[in-house]
Amino acid sequence: MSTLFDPTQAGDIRLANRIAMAPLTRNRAPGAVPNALMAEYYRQRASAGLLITEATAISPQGQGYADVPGLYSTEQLDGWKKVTAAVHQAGGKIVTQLWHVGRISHIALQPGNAPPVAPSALRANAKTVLIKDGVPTFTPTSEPRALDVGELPGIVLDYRHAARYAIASGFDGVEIHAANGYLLDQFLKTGANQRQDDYGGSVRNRARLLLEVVRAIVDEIGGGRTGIRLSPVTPANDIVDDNPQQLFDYLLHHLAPLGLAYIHVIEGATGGARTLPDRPFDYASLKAIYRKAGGQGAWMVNNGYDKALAEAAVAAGADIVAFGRPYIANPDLVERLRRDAPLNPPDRDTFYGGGAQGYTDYPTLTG
Ligand code: 8OZ
Repeated sequence: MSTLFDPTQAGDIRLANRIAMAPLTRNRAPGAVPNALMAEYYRQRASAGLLITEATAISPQGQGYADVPGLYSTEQLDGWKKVTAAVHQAGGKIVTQLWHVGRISHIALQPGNAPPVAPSALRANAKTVLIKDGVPTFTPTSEPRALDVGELPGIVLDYRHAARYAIASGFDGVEIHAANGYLLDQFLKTGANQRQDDYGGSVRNRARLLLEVVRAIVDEIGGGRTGIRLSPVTPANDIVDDNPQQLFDYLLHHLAPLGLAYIHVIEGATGGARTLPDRPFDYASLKAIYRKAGGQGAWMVNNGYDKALAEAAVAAGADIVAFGRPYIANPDLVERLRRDAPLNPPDRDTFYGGGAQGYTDYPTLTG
């Protein structure tokens, strides 16, 4: 029987173990350009079977938080090269998470101080992070405007372009961020999508933009280098769907033939409860539908895992377990889990923004 510490395969990517570092927003890329400090942070964590970068904007419009990185300019491409080189030199594998925030943004962060874009002009009851005088400040998101249907092909192209740049930067692949109430999740779910055109209404129409994005990226870089992150029932960023089981069953059925490297599923409320009484969901059935439809990607689970829960998940057929918060304070998490060593507690005050403190200064077991 395989364990957490055995190698595995996610599409074209060979993983030394089944532990992934989940994407974690850390707001340490002033000017949206990845830097040497970030390269050091990821290098320190390279013993994970797979590193998934923090969410990374595919365009200036797709950005919604202070000092998060992007991947649309050549300067950003060159910045990411430092990160991928450091991780590869340390023997790790790394994909970048491609992100368009949709309505989870603020006019202060948008080109020309324009309103953020969304499927429908519905403001989220959510907050974003602005940095004022060096201090991260949680600020309500701005009122969005509804995207014109004629703008959608340009957004698909932005994803495709970012995927090309990801490979040019040396990444082993990309993860499409379709979770946590951002643009693609906004299109998927009834709580944010009231469109009356081909991109709203039926499940088929609400899944259309996401499937167009996935197909464009697969066409650009290959399915074996493409993963996707989904959060069927998370309330994060004020998102909800009337019938998530039906929606995600449809989606996984249509993702199955695309040859993706992995499917990354956040179970429950992102960073919170793994089960929600008012939002039940059958993840085993979702996976069964994917497999039955021919999907061969690795099945990656996430949310609130510890070693015991992770081992049970792998024994029950999960291929990879993604750890988020434990990775903030434990660069050598794989070794700590292997040895049942205690974990360093993370310092919440340095989660978002700042420098090396609370970022690259957490100790390993060996010092
Ligand atoms: C925490 C703070 C800012 C962004 C997500 C990209 O939830 C995020 C995020 C998380 O997916």
